[in-house]
Amino acid sequence: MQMTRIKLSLVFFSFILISIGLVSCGQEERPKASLSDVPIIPKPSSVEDHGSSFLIKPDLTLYHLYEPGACKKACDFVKEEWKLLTGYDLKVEPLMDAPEGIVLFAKGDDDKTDNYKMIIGEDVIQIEGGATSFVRAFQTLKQIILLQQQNEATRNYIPTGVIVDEPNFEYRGTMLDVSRHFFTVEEVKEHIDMIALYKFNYLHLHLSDDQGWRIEIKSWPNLTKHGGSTEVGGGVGGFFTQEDYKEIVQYAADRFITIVPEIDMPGHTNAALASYPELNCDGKERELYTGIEVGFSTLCVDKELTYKFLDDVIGEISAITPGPYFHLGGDESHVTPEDEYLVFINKAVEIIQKHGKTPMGWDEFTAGDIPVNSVAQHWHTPENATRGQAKGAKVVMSPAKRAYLDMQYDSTSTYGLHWAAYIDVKNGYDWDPENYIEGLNKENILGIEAPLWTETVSNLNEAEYLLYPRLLGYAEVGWTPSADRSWEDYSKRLAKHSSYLQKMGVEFYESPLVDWETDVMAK
Ligand code: TNX
Repeated sequence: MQMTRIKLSLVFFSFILISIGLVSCGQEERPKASLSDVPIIPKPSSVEDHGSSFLIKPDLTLYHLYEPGACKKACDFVKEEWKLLTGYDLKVEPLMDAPEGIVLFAKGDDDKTDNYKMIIGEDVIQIEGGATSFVRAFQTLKQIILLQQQNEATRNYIPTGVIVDEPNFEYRGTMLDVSRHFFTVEEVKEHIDMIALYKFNYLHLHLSDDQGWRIEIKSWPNLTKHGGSTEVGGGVGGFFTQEDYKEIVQYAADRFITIVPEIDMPGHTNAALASYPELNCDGKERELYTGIEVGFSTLCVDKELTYKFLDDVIGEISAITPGPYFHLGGDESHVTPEDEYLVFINKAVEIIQKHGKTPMGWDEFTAGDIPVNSVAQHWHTPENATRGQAKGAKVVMSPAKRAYLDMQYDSTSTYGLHWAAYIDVKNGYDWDPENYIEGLNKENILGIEAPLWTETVSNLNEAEYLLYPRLLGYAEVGWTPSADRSWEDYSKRLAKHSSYLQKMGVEFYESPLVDWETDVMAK
């Protein structure tokens, strides 16, 4: 009976890129369970209850439709995660005639669509979609299991039913500012694990600013040697070697997350100007800077050397960045004369394109001759976003008043700034990127990103206070259309994530707006 079902589904789904089934063959009574009661974040497009449950057993197999040995990326990832999650090994096999385990049907690892359908039966879990979909669906499954594990009675059962799911936006990102304070490779990986669980697919790394240059550039070694040697408050700073960066890129790629590198310019460049005096118009070296003011530095727009510098930096980073975007910053260049700013942006976007990347910039950069399909990141001025749209750019929504993870929750917050707003957990969630800017059309909104600026936090532990729980809300703002979300429903689901956030060692801010449900199982 079981085998017939799998064979049928194979025929039925043969045109679909991936499908997965977990097969367990127990005959015992299954506890009744409701899939729609599991507080999944972001909320899926639809959840249908079948009222029974799938039993997690030690001997499950993941079956896939690749050639033997070819389901590398997605299968390896799921196998590794399964062990961490359940303690059990997962066998991975190409689908043969008589499967007894998990099934994954796939054509290739390069599919980019996030949409998936997951059918959880009593004996089989089957996922339809491409490789990316498979990993997104697996994150839903992981979340369900983590939530079920909070209760001894449910910990080995997955409620049966069907989840059909599709993100509202193609781009769902967070940003880590590793310049104001340096974050280690391990810290970045920890962050990647968390955003993967909530189905973000981009991580933007703010790799340079006045206080520190954090990525090795082989042709300009003093950028990191000197420019990476401190941080806000005067600590020792640090930097990623190109090997470190590649490791981060790979770790993210394994989770189907794309890294967006940012070198902020022509302002926010004091660390570079302190490392190479010849980059300054007056040829004089600048002092390293450990304060938190902005807008006082600029590259020298008139010097030829500036563009050699850009070409080297953008070239070296692009060569080790598989993702499509290169972010040139472009914000708060208060000491760059306006006409010079335009000259600079125009040259920078050309260099970025020459190195095969799509230019991305903070919303000010739409003043330049930006190419069609470049990406404007809206943080400050709505007119800058619509100006970008008029030039054919796509917009990523990061309005500081709603989406800045470094804004304090309220006046009592331990960390954070409040120049844009206080953003409590409700305000961070309860907004619609599609209606936020008048005249900005949905089809030109690529997605949303929640940036974490790190002037006030010096490591991931401190950052967790600002990141959580708001990050979960941004995951849902990016994934679930506004018509399907409400604060009332979301805050109840969020309340149930507390004990497993704790279990994973995340020190989140216990907002009084949420009626937190902590569980006795939680450490
Ligand atoms: C503004 S947002 C900045 C950053 C600061 C941040 C602090 C943006 C493009 N520029 O340089 O770190 O505010 O909230």
